[in-house]
Amino acid sequence: MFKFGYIGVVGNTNAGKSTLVNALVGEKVSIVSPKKQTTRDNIMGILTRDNYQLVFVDTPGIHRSKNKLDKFMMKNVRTVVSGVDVILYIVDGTRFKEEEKEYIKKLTDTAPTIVGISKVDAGSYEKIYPIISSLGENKDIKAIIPFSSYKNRNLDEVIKEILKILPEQDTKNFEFDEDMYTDKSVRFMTAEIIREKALLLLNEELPHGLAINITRFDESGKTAFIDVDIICEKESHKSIVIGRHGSKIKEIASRARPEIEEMLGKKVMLECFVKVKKNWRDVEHEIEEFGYKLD
Ligand SMILES: Nc1nc2c(ncn2[C@@H]2O[C@H](COP(=O)(O)OP(=O)(O)O)[C@@H](O)[C@H]2O)c(=O)[nH]1
Ligand SMILES: [Mg+2]
Repeated sequence: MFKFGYIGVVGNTNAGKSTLVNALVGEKVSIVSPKKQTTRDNIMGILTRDNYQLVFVDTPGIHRSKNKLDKFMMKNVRTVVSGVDVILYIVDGTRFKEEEKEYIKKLTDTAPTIVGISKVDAGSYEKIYPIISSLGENKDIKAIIPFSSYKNRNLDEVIKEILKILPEQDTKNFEFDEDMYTDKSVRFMTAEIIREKALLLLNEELPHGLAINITRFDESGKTAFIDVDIICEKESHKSIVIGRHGSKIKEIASRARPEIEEMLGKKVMLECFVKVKKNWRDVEHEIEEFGYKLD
């Protein structure tokens, strides 16, 4: 018997969704940072075993929309919720808000929903129990699972509960090749790795306005040649991204390069430039140019 299904991973930003998807899939599919709105696009992480294939759809967090990029991100969340076999809602175990229950109610009305409580390594069980009992009032939740991606705690339970929900199939109807772990291209992943390093190395207000535009991606030879524009919204941001004598941008590139080399399995020559595009987050064709599809 075989099982196949799409699992929509939703929840507040910073809840730990991307870290979980990476841990479940065992590959770095989705970038992670302590900053809000790290994940902008829906990204699939694919886990294949002999008798099942699970496609996790990692989404941007739920938040109020401010600009067109925000609207795009929220649309991603809604599309996912209506199109999946299972919803995996992640509650941040270190900061659960009662309002989330209303949102979870909407989800349980839409599709079979499992709730994961993240980061149990960081909080105490005294904190987790009240969350479990409060969530337990909603009898439509299929399972409530405290877990830790960092400590690999209870991740097998998450898989088990998902498999319980998916129907059995006689034939192997896997939609993806068995060695595929994401739907995204290496080019997209390269841009995301660079964006992750920028998020980690730059201070609070900058990251939301950053985009990565790959202008050259040549991996045909022994060494890959990659040129990248880091786009920011203001002239003043540009000098911050560059840093003193170029120190910041050098650090971004030197942290990103080894990860890109590992992904491509070859040496990489990475050149990063910084450009200013005012208010790109409100200009549709520019959002699309940076790889975020608005349809
Ligand atoms: N202590 C702890 N922190 C975590 C865990 N998972 C994620 N985090 C942290 O929570 C923050 C947000 O994680 P991320 O996966 O990007 O959240 P997302 O916005 O829901 O995708 C990051 O700083 C992570 O390092 C975990 O299992 N334990
Ligand atoms: Mg994320």
